[in-house]
Amino acid sequence: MRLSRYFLPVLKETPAEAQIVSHRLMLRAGMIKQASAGIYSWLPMGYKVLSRIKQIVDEEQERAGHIPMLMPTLQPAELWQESGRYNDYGREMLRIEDRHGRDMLYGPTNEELVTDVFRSYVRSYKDMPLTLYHIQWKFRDEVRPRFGVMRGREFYMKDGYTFDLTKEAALHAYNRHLVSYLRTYERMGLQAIPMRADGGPIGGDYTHEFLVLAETGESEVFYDSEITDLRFGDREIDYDNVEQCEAVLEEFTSRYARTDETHDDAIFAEVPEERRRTARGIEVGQIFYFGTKYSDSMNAKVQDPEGNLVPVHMGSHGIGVSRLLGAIIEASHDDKGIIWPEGVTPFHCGIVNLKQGDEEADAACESLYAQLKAAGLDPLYDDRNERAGGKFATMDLIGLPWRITVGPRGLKNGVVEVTSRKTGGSEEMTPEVAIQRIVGIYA
Ligand code: P5A
Repeated sequence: MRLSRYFLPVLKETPAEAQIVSHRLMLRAGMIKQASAGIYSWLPMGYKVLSRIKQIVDEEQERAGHIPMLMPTLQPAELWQESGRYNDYGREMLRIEDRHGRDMLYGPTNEELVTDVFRSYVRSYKDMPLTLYHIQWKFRDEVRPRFGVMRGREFYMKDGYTFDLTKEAALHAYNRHLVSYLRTYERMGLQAIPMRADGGPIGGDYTHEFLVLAETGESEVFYDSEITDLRFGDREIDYDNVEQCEAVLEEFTSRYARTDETHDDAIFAEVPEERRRTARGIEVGQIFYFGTKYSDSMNAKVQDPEGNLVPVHMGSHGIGVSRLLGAIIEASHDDKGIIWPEGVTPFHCGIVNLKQGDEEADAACESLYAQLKAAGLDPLYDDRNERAGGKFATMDLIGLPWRITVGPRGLKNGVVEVTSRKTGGSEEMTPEVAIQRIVGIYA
């Protein structure tokens, strides 16, 4: 993309309404624009990162054997009356009446709708296990929408639903989700710690939230510091292997780590004092096993091998896709702007032309741009007629991990400069080596 032809409305001044750094930087970098409290337009660069995050979530879900689909945002009230949650959900649910006087709602989550899909088609244990998921907008009329995309009213969620014949099988589905989430967050450059939590309006008493530690997080958390040393890394896992998945769950959840809803002072006191930590965290996902809560109330039954009709065991598993943008920025920025991890960056690198209009500099930039694109990368070429300082400030603000700086002086010696946004370190090299270097990073 050439910056002169892109739509990147960066702001010079710091928006007064933004209280936390990720919100400020998303507004300043021209990623989002508020349409109404807690509701945002995703401007091109924000949308690009959102799509990148969605893609990682999709890839990891499919790797775990989960099946993508798409359910609507608007749902009929009847299904929620069946489950009993129509009244329970209270004012957080946005209720709508259509022209026929029919009660509808903008879905805050999809347990009812997916249970209805399941019971309409699945009759036998032979069609299970089954995990269906979608990535779709949700609406929760939060009392206090704030912090930009962190606590929105309209937000993008990946929600997956598992259907199993037995509790044991459903718990394997739970463990499989835990493993796939660890991989997913690490690919985004995040450490998200699974912590025992509370079921809230979704229900069930077996649930973990995934928390990214950050001072601006809305949840208070208590944990054994040893847990922060754990990494999933690039280990291979067979998602059908019950013992393997269980072992990962054990490894990542055996130490004390709880949100304030389930925190227990007496148990916490057993953690050696020097390892006891109290902090704040951003909830980027939550997994639930809730047994037959929805299949009982909504009569979702299948035939077991003995021919008996039994209610299915279910779980639901969510990732806050739009919230993740905020969480990643909270975890990765400096006073100049965002520092995107390579896994989610909107453009792989920036090309800064220090002297637009200079024949040699223009030609070198064009050539770099074309070759990077030919290698399958997505560079952002700042080809505007602006001073170097302004171009650097924009690049630092939008946080691309790598920048190639091209100027007449360097070109006289046959070199360009490659700079890491994270370390600030720069190195001179020929344009060919610069291309190899950047291509190698994303290979
Ligand atoms: C699990 C999937 C559920 O809704 N039903 C389907 C279950 N869980 S949850 O914890 O309530 O939500 C899942 C994740 O969505 C994000 N989230 C939000 N993001 C932005 N703004 C909000 N107002 C908001 N509410 C929830 C969180 O990351 C949460 O973990």
